[in-house]
Amino acid sequence: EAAPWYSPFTANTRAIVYGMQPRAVQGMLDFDFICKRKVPSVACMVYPFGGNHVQKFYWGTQETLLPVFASLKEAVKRFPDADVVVNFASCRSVFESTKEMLQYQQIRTVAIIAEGVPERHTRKLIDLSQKAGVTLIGPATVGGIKPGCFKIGNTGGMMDNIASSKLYRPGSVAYVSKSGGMSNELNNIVARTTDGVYEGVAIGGDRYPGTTFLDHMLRYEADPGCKMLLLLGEVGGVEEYKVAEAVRNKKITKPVVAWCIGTCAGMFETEVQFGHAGALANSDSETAEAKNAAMRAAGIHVPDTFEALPALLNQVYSELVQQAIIVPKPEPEAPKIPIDYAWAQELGLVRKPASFVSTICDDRGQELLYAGMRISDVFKEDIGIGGVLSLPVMVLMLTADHGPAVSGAHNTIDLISSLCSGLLTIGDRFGGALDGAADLFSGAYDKGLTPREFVDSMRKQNKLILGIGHKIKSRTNPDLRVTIITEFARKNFPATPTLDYALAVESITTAKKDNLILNVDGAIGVLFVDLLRHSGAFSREEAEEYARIGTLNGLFVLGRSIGFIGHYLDQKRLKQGLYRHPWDDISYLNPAAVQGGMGWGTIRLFFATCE
Ligand code: Q5B
Repeated sequence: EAAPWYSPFTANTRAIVYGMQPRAVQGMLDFDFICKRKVPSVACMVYPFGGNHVQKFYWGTQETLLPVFASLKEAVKRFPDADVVVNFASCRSVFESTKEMLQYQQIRTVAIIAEGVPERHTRKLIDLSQKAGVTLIGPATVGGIKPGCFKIGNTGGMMDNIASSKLYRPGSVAYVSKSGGMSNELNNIVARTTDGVYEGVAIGGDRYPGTTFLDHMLRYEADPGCKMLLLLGEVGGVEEYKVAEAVRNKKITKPVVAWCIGTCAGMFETEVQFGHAGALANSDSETAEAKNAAMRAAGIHVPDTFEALPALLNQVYSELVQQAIIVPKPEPEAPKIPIDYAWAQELGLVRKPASFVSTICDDRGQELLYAGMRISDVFKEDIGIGGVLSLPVMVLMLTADHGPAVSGAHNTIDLISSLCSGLLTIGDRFGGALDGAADLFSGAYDKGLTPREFVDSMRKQNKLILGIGHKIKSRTNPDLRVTIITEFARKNFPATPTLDYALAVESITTAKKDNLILNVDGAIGVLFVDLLRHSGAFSREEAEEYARIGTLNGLFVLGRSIGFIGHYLDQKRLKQGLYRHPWDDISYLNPAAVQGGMGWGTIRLFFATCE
């Protein structure tokens, strides 16, 4: 049964999350769980890279699987009940992806999270969404929340915050604000002064929001579950006047409490641009002072200061209780919120016996330790093979090991077969990206592609850039192996154009995500291109052939064989028994555990329809 126009979010709403945002999805599922939803609000994700697959999430303390589709077309076909899209596409791609969303009749609401969307794109999307009758929330927003029903993405912050603002069950007060941060503050204030939030939307801080304050206030007016309205406006724009007008014209008859922030702007000698793109008064009428006065004159409850807002909310709420318009419901028991293991460990709440012991290598800290010695000291003290720091020897030393946690080391348990099985895990995504990276970066450089054009062209082809990205290393936790080898090259190579090019690519990819660094495979790959091309010892054809025939991956395999043998010997020396992976680290997914997500039948069907 279709939800009424004023209620885009219900306890049955199903959404598609566009973009690989596992944290946001987990937050939505955790919210569903504590709201006692029967079916998860996230039906699936859409992510154009990596093909159709499934991703694991928690449903309470159990694990469940959610499908990820490479195209929106397939997602809407597989989930015809999904009518909301939470669009996490970046400001560069959000225009195209939202246009596509607006073509599917089943999609009734789209939330755009991206900041920095060009205004001409937003205005076009507003026009298209209005023609399609779709509610557009954002851009530049965290989204919104409907207690007991649905949460858009990261709205409401962490689960303890959501629980303390009682967002797991509906109250009577519906609000609209621009800012996601201030929405959190409203959740808190409303929970303390009334029976709680009925619904809250942050329309986003841009000058042209997809839907306005008035659009949501009119929905709340029509929604019988909402008894009282709250508006948090801000300096800039004229939308608050439209709400005042609607109150004056009796289009809004429920009591409204409102405040427009930014009254301090008057204390400055020049106009002040606040945090949002739209938060600048272009005329006297756009100041917070003027808008607060106009709202007050229209009969809206406007406090004298923001600090007085909670008391005023409580006063209006109490009057509604006295008139029996609001009948407070008995408070349900506060839900238990499962804590992630990593977080509990950081808080010192849990401990767990280790399933794997290693004494030869530690990759957890800032710098890789070989038997307790920092790798830079290994080089400084010339402890390497013959103390000769040629690049290939450095590579063997650098790649020899990277701790017991990498997939290869885990497999190394009888020497030869263990070594072989460890080596078999090496591939594109682990230790086997050197030749591919050399080929990709040098190819793009030779074609004259700018780093941006290269990144965009890889994205268009739905391909990951080999040599970019790391599971644990990032810009804030740099891989010192890469630092060591690039410093060596800068000091000793005649020229490093491919390295420079790869670092320019890195500055673009890390702007998107902190861990999309030039990794050890990538650094070695591009440095070999520079070495082979500029040392004068090889012809261009030879240089290209060495990468083509797999020489560089061969170096990683050779180096890492040392480490894997080390891990094997370490296990023997420590008299470690046969390794058995701990049960608590395995998701046993049976149909009963796959709560409302996908049963095995669905999973089989999903795989059958994939690719
Ligand atoms: N994204 C390395 O994946 C890893 C992207 C990218 C553009 C990329 C991944 C990758 C290319 C292959 C490569 C060598 C699997 C790695 C090594 C030796 C080692 C290992 C050790 C040792 C990490 C999250 C988001 C998504 C993706 C985007 C990821 N990679 N975009 N180009 N290359 N790299 N392999 O963290 O918008 O959020 O949805 O395959 O170079 O093996 O120590 O462990 O010595 O043993 O799981 O150092 O980068 O990331 O796949 O979840 O992606 O980043 O599109 O975007 P993660 P994902 P979005 S060195």
